[in-house]
Amino acid sequence: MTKLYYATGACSLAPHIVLEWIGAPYEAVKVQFGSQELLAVNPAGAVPTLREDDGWLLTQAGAIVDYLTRKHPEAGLASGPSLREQAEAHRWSCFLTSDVHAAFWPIFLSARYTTDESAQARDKVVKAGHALVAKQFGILDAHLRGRDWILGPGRGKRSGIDAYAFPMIRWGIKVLPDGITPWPNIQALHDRLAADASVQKVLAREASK
Ligand SMILES: N[C@@H](CCC(=O)N[C@@H](CS)C(=O)NCC(=O)O)C(=O)O
Repeated sequence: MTKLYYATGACSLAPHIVLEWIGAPYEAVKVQFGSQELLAVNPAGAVPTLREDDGWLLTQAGAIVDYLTRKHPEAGLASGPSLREQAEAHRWSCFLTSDVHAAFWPIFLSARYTTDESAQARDKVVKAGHALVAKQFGILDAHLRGRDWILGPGRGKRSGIDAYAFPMIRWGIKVLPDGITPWPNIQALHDRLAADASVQKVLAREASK
């Protein structure tokens, strides 16, 4: 059975939601960052990590979401078939990995971004992270104007890319000074996803012990 190694609320929430949307049997394994169990399948000690029955391993949230949506075309979560539709899905996946996710690092791990150990210096790094996330959320919010989902227009249904955005939107709610209130279209995407029964099921599982 396909196995997903995840940590509560981390970016692994994205493939966790995608697996639930797909509806095929899978196992979700909660792990601690850097634990021996996780290091055995991912030398980075990070989530998400996906393991297939034959022992094949895949890391990187964007790659896992892409793999799962293409493995299960019947779920309708992959991009459309044209070269441009595929390129746009790739574009948004890269945006989420490299621009949005990375913008949160200075907030979550400020000590990695300055050699100054003072609280003031760390606070400045966190503030710089807030500005970085705001820039990226501004781009996503503008893109979402007039759209229900990230991929489209004309597609009219959710994709794996929406699931990929969801954990990052939740981080924004948690750590930004004003949450995501400056970005009404991101708020609407969040609310649309949060209302989904599969998303709620996954959130409840991740929150449980
Ligand atoms: N580029 C990787 C980043 C994975 C990553 O760093 N995940 C975080 C959780 S969101 C993690 O496991 N951090 C623990 C650590 O790096 O020790 C991806 O997109 O999958």
